[in-house]
Amino acid sequence: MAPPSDLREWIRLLEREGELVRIAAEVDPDLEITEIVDRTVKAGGPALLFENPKGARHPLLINQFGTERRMCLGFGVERLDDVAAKLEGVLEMQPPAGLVDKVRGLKKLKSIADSRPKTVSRGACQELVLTGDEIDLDRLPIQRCWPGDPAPFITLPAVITKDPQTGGRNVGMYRMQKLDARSTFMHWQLHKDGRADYLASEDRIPVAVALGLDPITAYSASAPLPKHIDEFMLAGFLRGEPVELVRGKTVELEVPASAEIVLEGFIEKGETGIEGPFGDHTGFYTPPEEFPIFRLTAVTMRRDAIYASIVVGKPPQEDQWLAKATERIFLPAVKLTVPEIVDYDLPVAGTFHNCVIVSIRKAFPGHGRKVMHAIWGLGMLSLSKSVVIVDAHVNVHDYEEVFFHVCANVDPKRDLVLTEGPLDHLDHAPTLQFFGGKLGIDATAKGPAEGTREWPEEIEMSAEVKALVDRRWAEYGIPVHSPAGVVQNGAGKRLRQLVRR
Ligand SMILES: Cc1cc2nc3c(=O)[nH]c(=O)nc-3n(C[C@H](O)[C@H](O)[C@H](O)COP(=O)(O)O)c2cc1C
Ligand SMILES: [Mn+2]
Repeated sequence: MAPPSDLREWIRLLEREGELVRIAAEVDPDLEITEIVDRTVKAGGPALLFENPKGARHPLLINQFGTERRMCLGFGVERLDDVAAKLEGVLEMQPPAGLVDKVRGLKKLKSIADSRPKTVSRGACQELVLTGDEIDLDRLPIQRCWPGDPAPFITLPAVITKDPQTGGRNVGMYRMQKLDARSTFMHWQLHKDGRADYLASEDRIPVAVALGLDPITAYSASAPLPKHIDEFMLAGFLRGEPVELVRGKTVELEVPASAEIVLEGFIEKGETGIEGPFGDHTGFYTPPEEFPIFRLTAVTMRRDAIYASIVVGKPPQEDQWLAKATERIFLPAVKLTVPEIVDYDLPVAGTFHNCVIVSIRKAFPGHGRKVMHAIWGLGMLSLSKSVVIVDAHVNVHDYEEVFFHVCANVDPKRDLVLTEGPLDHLDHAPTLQFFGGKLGIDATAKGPAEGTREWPEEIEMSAEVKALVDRRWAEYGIPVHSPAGVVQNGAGKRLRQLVRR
């Protein structure tokens, strides 16, 4: 099933699948929608289309990503691991000789060639073009999400910039606090690509913001790709067809032709203000901090444009599934660099930068530590505050199984690594912002080669007896599901069970 090509097709699909509820009652984007969405997300409920947001001229879509099923519908797959498999197929291509051949081989792949965005001459996103005094963010149902937020925030934007030196495009999801009808803040954090483009620009940098996209393109804005890779290319690859772009009306940037709404404008180097506080995905308010100001030069949109939003806050929230998608999609790339990794899990409660659980095929003394340091050197994973290493047979998505191995296999004096390094912009715990302590826990089995006594064997029933009992289970007449069967059903099922609990 092909993934939806724009937000409207996506809404129709959600409706057909019984995954969307329309709310005709007038509802306030000021806090009220957050409370409704919070309850709906936590109950595993549907996507919500608020048709009458108070004080605005456009409807608001939210909770489009709020369950694993919707995430899979949006990506046109059965399971999120299928998305990863598609990427793995490309990354694992093994032409006979060397890197050059590999690169050539990759280039040959049609799926890659078709991934590049395509420029078209007209786009629905420019049915209406508003400039000058017509620009009015008050038309949009921008949410004020939490009581401590000083203003409404655009929460689900795809922010488009170009590297002033290379011309390479970047797309990132960075929240935008509304300042007035024609300006917002731009919250690109310290380690992010949009901020690097801004820092590299001499005076003003053109910026375009797409709102209301097909689910894959919207997701791609949140994907932590290396700076030189265009997120729209990833979107094209995952969609199986290129993202179509049109030239902006007032900026030298291309914008997704099928977007519901596009904000065009610029950021003047050095024009900053105090952004925040904001009830963030960490579960805490991030304190006020200096960020650049985005000035609008045009708003273009579809007639009857739909505004798409998301609420972040104390986990679990809707964004857990965007992050889980990243976890799954990036596993093949992580394994390409650190092939001994079997699987990894970033617990939702760890808000993704606080904890990573990694299972490895351990092959030599100190291997657990080697992988910790690899994680601390790998893209955005480098910001991980704690890393837990377990052996290959441990299911990293089963937190009880992980906890068992952490408790059983760890001598705290010997197996904990305390070090320091860069930390997430939003982490409030370290004494200094951006830099502080990191914890590695090596919960793998050790042995004399690592200076321990003889390591005992973990208890495990033999495969033959398990198979026998599986075969005969019904015969015994015991009215429970065979626990062995559950474990053997694998990580995906276990993950879903954990998340639903
Ligand atoms: C809903 C949501 C909101 C986000 N808000 C921000 C934000 O305000 N600032 C930020 O730097 N990153 C934010 N992120 C994370 C970035 O989108 C993510 O790190 C992405 O990789 C950034 O793109 P880049 O790698 O091209 O910089 C958010 C992610 C999601 C899913
Ligand atoms: Mn990027």
